[in-house]
Amino acid sequence: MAAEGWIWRWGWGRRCPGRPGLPGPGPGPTAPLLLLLLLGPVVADITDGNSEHLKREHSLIKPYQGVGSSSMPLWDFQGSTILTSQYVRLTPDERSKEGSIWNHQPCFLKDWEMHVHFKVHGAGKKNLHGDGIALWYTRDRLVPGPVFGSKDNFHGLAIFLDTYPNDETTERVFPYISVMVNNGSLSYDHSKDGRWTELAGCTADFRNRDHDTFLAVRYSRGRLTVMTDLEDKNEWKNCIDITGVRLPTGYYFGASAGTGDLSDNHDIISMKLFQLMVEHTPEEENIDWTKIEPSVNFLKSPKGTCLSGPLTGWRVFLLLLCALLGIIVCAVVGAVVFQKRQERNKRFY
Ligand SMILES: *[C@@H]1O[C@H](CO)[C@@H](O)[C@H](O)[C@H]1NC(C)=O
Ligand SMILES: [Ca+2]
Repeated sequence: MAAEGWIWRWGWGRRCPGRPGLPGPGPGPTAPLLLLLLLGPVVADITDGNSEHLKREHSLIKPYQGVGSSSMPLWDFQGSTILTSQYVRLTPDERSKEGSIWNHQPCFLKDWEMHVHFKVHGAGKKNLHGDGIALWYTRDRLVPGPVFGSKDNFHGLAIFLDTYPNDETTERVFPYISVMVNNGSLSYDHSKDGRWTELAGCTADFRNRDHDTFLAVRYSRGRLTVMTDLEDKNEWKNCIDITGVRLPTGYYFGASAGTGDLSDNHDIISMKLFQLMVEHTPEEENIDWTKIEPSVNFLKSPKGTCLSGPLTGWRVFLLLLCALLGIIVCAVVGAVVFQKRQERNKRFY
């Protein structure tokens, strides 16, 4: 395979409009990556460009046929959502609106990638606009609520494109993209911009851009990746990349948005779902993926206290390393002090 092909496969690559999906899994931890680079073509579970498939039944593409139609709906919408020939507007730039659009069919793919072409724009000046868009992969659909126009205590995955800092004390720069996984037990705290429940996030300047703005979500083998293309460079930029995420199959894709005292137009131009061809072990194949409880097997620790949180192997190792270093430093300092004292003693007596 040509070197260029490798870059294409392993980097985020260019977002090529005519080409389905992103090439292969994203960049991994460096060591396995190098190993895989060496092993290259013999590794069976790497997807190549041709083995990713657009799934029409889970995609929202212009012209929006089958949206909201009664006979064979692919997508249903609710609330302030309106459909034009060019976009689906979840909310207009007006106060106290909420709207959503939901895929009609549950998704039974184990590995997928969703590309969302969206536009958030309005008359509001900096920090006088809100609230943002949420992208969903959840058990329930079409239920309005306080979380960007959709229900709280949801089951599944949410990606928040939050344009307004409700938490005035935050040092964060908005708009801000974050992800949350919920088994129904967690509540999204709007006043804190979901700070306590977010798994990861990044600042992303997507509002009032003159050009097209895109976001991609990839879920494969427990790894959740969010990428953005906001600079009109036709290039994916990494925003979120976490592992240990468990999501069932059989949930619904959706998008919702809400406005409050502040508002914006929240538009979805397209949502394209690609199946990623990834091999799973027989044990993985044998479990009932619809029964998986949404969960994440790591807990992000609050900023500044990097050693709090659950004691995973890595943390234990770090703690032991710190302890060992501490002991060594103490021993060296002790030895030096002892020696100095001895010398002084020798001089005095
Ligand atoms: C749901 O998640 C919470 C914490 O995130 C956990 O304590 C609880 O056990 C989970 N419930 C189920 C049914 O898995
Ligand atoms: Ca907010």
